[in-house]
Amino acid sequence: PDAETGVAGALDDLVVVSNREPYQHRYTEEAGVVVDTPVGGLTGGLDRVMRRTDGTWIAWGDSDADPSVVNAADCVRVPPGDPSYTLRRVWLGEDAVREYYYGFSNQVLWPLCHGLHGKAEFDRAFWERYRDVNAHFAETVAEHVEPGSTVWFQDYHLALAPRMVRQSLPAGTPLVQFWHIPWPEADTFRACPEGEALLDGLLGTDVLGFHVPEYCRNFLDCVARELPGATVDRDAGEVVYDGHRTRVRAFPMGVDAERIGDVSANTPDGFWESFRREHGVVGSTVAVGVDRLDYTKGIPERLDALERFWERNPEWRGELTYVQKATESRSAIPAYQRLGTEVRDGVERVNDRFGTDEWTPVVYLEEHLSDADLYGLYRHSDLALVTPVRDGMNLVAKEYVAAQPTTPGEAGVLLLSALAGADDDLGDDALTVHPSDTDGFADAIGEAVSMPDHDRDRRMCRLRSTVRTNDLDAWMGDVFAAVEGVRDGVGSVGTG
Ligand code: GDG
Repeated sequence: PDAETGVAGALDDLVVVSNREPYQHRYTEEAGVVVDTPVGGLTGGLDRVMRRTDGTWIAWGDSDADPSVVNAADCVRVPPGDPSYTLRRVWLGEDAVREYYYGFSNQVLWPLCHGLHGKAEFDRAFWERYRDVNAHFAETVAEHVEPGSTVWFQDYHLALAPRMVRQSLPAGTPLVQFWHIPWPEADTFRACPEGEALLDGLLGTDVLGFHVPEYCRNFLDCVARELPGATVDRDAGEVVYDGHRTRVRAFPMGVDAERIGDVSANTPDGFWESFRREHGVVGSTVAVGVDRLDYTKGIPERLDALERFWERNPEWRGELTYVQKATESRSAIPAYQRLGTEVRDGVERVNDRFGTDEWTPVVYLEEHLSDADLYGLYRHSDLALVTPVRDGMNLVAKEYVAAQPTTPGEAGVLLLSALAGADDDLGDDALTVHPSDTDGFADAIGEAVSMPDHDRDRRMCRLRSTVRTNDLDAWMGDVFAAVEGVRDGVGSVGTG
């Protein structure tokens, strides 16, 4: 069995399929080929799993390496410097990227699944391209699967590929999909004209995973309501459709808590003083937020709450500084451009209103931080504001907990949105925030900054234990245990 996950077999011949590639090769005249790792919740975690396999990761080739060198080949061995698995790139043209990625994936499915269907831009061309790109991925998967392989699709970019590839796989190949974002309620899902086809695609899997039971229930409700011919067993969490059984399961994703704890505990002496000096972080108390610039993350709502807090608690002006680490994301989409402007204007508004020559209330950083700097920032921040308006899980909440010091009296406070999937795991010991309730949110900030040591320690101790127990390996172990169940033939229906 694999030492970390305790699962036998499933890690061999693993074929992971995702939109985003874990390594991007960039070509520059000066430096030649440079390798970047993209920021996001998914690729970092899975890369650590893949390093333990000799598997294949199939992803959109978003690299622009010099075509004359090996890095632009269909297949490269990664990670660079310590190759342990194969990255197989699927090349997509500009139109495909625009319509499949920026279009159907991020202007239809993303808002729809986050319950924001008013933001969805339905467009027939987006849908048709999404179908074509899914077919392209399915063909590529078929080329790489051998008897004994396990195929693991990731996320909302690839809802149709499981059904498309099913026919071409050797009998008994387990097909798994993990959906990293929420699944909406049936009333919201109905807004999507292609809903039936999406459900049909996903029911090509043997195991369909979501972060929390609520998303599983919503999915089963949608199937029961929208898909004629499907039999839904809510108690067992199963659907039988077209002679095939799909198990629908919650696997709450965790983080590599041990590594984050180690890295954060080993930041060099003087790290925090120089970070504060470099970025102008002043005051006795620091709050942190780390987000992609995405309208689901609730950044404008957070700035409103901080403004309300400083308005009502003038004694905290000059004392509490908020560090917002923001990462540009999907900026080809107008809604993301508008959000970027709204956030930058909001930061300026708050800083103009309360800032002084000595103190900047909101320190806004868009530069990429190394893991060591990010985990050091978490460790030294007295509170974390993780307050999305909707989020599948939110790994930042768990990373913040994993990075906290264990010394009594030094624990930070997690403020967590009731609308993040992470609330299921962490809600009992975090301070719960409803991000659009500005007054309640400002009160929670007040409670956090004045929370007695013993209360902070007690909450953080329990949070730490949860995050360490339900870590990334535990998540993998749960997913692969479900795969083993399929491989053993438990749950198959006829020849499905
Ligand atoms: C999707 C779902 C779900 C950010 N800035 C830097 C940096 N990051 C890293 C964080 C964290 C990741 O990016 C963001 O993860 P999230 O979970 O918050 O969010 P999404 O990207 O929206 O991910 C989400 C996730 O998938 C997994 O299923 O939790 O709900 O939306 O890991 O640390 N990392 C570094 N420097 C930065 O500047 N090193």
